[in-house]
Amino acid sequence: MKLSNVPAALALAAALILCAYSCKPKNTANAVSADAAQKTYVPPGKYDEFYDFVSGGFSGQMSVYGLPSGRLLRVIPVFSVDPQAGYGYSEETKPMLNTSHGFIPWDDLHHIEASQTNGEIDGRWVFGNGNNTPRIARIDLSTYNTAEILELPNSAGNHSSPFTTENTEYIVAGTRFSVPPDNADGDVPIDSYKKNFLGTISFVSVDKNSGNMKIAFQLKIPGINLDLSHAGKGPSHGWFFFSCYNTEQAHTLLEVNASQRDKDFIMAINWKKAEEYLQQGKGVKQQVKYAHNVYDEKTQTASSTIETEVTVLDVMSLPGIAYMMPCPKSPHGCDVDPTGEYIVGSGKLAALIPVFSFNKMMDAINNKKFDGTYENIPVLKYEDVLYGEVKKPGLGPLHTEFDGKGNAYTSFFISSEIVKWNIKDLKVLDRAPTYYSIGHLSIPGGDTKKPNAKYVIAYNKITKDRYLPTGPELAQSAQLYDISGDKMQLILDFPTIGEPHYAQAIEASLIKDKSKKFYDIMQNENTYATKGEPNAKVVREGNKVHIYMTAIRSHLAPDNIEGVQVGDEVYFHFTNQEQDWDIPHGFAIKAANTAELLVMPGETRTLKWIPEKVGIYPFYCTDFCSALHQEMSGYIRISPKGSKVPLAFGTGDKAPGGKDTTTISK
Ligand code: RUQ
Ligand code: CUA
Repeated sequence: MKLSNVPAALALAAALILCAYSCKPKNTANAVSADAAQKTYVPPGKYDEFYDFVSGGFSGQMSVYGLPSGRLLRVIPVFSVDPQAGYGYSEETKPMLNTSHGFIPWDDLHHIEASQTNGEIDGRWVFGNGNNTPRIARIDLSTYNTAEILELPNSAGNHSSPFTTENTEYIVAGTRFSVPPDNADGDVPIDSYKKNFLGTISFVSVDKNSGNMKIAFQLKIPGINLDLSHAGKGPSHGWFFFSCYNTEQAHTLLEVNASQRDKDFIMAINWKKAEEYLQQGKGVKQQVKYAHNVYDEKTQTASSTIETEVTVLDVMSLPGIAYMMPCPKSPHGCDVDPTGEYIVGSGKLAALIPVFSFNKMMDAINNKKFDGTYENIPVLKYEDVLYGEVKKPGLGPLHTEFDGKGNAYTSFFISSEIVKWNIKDLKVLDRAPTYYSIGHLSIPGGDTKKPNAKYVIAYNKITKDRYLPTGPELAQSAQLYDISGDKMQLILDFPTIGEPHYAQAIEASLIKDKSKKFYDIMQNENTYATKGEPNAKVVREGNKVHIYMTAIRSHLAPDNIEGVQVGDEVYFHFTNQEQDWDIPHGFAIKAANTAELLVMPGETRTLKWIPEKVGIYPFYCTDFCSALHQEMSGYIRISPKGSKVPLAFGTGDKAPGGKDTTTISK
């Protein structure tokens, strides 16, 4: 490390931080246009025009808002346990959070990508990345359930993920942290980084019909940090672009040591070429361990399988897969315009935006015009691949989305603004302040071939004074801008859950009608489902007690249970008998330390409980489902271990000891 650079770089960083606050626009309130209320008002009983699927960042979840109202419609549990529905707590859903490191009940979800057909959002699934313990999740847009989670071996910090190709052939996942491969001895000195650390890009294939994910192959790349990515489209279909930083391969004080070079790279990956090598058997099978978790809609039960092999292609020894395009100042966002010709890089410390040309890149590659190699990967010349630079757009560009009318919208973290510019002549057309320090931004379909240029939404990193103060912790903030005219118009602020990174707004008409209303109980194949109250029962198998419980407005069956003992493993298999939209029932029992359940109509969920003390334990429905919801309850009697109290259960007349006699007195 060149020590002389440290003070200078730290001073720069400090100046940038200062600027993040001092450059914040004054007079925050008057930036709103007069007709904002009209534009965002969705009258009671009316629907929003878009669903906005927003990542929760460190909450590990995904939240769904209506646009333009900004109303929170739902939080979808993905990588973190969820107390509301018992996701990750119920026996049926625990396997979703299994990994090769065991049960991991939280993660950090950064990016959301919608499935595409012909480069357009098709409304089938959205994908999310687990950034910390590398995973990709697929969410089903008819049930809003996490349908699948796939762990990624040879990876750490799954940040440039889960971006898709134009027909969802692949979802990619690139490592933010390079590490020694999983099959190597990882017990190495950290300062042997350059020798032992490697990066990986996973290409995860998605089955056209079922959506099932599979690691098709992994690319072994040099030990650098990948940040973001987007697929080529149209003419550039078959390519993927990844922004890289830390090409210095530093392992400490990255703030300084990974900002040494004036330019890092955008790595262009020819995945069709990788497919050819794969077919020629050039892939190397590697023994690894990773979890593949699938939620089965029929049995309503998740299973987790540990997979043991991946096929790896080494881009440093297989020519033609990877090329490096120099990109200034620690590139972050990497976005491809709707035509597929322009690739926009965004240097976190840059004061310009480089726009690369796919055509020029192909010319340079075909003419073998290289400027040496980086770790055996051909490096292209900046001038040869550059279409042009947007000059003086702002400070600290991060991400770019497109409106499909030839314009691009770039977020600027340091100068806290969105800047609209024209792709053809690279001229800045408009700028709008954000409150404050915007990260990602999104336009419905803004990273596809067919954007819907009605709104741009800013996802801000800092909230400060935008809402009533709530102590040191403030909700993060999104902002909605009308972009239907020439100028951006701020029309709404709305708070978000966790830290919003990327998002995908989808036209409501594309998905709302296939939203499931309830599960057909006759098709419920859960092993422990109870169909019809007469089938409710309690079965003892050794020290395991299975309670097959039904719920229908407004009672539980059985609601009196006796003959269960301290130390028994008690399973409440709770089946909601309703066949009507929006009638969940809940289940909670005193002293259970595993879960509470919220069970949808026609669905079965299981709560496990090991009673530790003798006594009477009430249980009840937790969802106010009917006028007599408070009556929807029952008791279980827990006797000492080895007790002679016989197993007995029932409701009403069938309750142990018979019907209530105290209620009818003459
Ligand atoms: S990031 S603020 Cu994790 Cu997508 Cu750019
Ligand atoms: Cu069922 Cu309350």
